[in-house]
Amino acid sequence: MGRLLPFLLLIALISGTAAADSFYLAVDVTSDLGGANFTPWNVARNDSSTYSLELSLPDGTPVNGLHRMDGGDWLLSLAQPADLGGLTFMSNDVVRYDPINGSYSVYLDGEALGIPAASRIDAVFLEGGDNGTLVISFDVRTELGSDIFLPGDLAEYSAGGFSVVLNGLASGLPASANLSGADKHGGAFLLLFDASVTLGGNSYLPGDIVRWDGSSFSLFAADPNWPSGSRARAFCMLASPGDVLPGLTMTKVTGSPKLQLTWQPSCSTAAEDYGIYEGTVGAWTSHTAIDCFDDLNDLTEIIAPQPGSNSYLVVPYSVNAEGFYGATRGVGIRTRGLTVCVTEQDLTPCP
Ligand SMILES: [Ca+2]
Ligand SMILES: [Ca+2]
Ligand SMILES: [Ca+2]
Repeated sequence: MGRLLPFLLLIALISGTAAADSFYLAVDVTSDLGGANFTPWNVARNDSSTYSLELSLPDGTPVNGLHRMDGGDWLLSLAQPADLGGLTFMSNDVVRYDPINGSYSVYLDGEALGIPAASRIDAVFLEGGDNGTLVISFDVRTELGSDIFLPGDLAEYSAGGFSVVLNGLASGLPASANLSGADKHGGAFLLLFDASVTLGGNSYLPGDIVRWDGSSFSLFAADPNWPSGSRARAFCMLASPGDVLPGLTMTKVTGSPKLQLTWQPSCSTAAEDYGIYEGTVGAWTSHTAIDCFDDLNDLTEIIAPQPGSNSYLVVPYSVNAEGFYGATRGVGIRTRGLTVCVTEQDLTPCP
């Protein structure tokens, strides 16, 4: 990853615009994406329509809902029942997959909550980080108690029950529209549909990701070479980059004015690199990016300090966003740098 990031940032600098946000997706039929085939049980990572294999589930496990947790686990729903790790999961369950241990567990038991067996969960995400609120969608009209959820709605699970957090009809979706994937990013909903849809006078294709900010729809991401006949059936954004754990140390390099900074990893597995910021002691909003790449990915860098009394911060980031500033939490959220390594910031709390 250490080499991919500079490449992507270089593209962004050359083009003069921010690189498109990266995300994960799964397709409904085996599809050629950027020259490689992906099956419905593959999770692909999309970096500006360049695709790489991120996760491969057992054959016959078609992904329907997809969410990446900051701690590295995946939340999944399945387009058909499957046996995974000795457990049988139905299409109205949410599965938690730990890719380090290769283990599966029940995150949401659909039957126990009264979700009809015929109602497949077709979108899944957590709002507010790994300890946040689960949000789902169904693929058919679903009655739970006295509540009715349409395929274009998003429902959150809280205190043992579901409530609508995105009302499709009230937001301007056609009654026929089915949300087949969703996430939240920068305060807006990102939505995927299982068929072409016209919203606010604009047409969107099954591979497009549509942004809904509460008042209007806009195109968030589209691959101009998306294969006809394929749908993206699930997608999610990269997890949040988090905050470095306490323990930043500075040592003088022997026989040199340079300093060696060594820091702890981020609380989140989504930190892909780290930015070093230098400021003037006492001027707590003066910090500016002096090095945006942890060469060798070894959580240490040697820097040439400016004259005077300086302070240093290390900020984790992904291609999409920077995380928190500061080596310790509990000191308040520091302001962003005067120059930054990544344009966006994501302050989702650590797991
Ligand atoms: Ca789906
Ligand atoms: Ca749906
Ligand atoms: Ca390094």
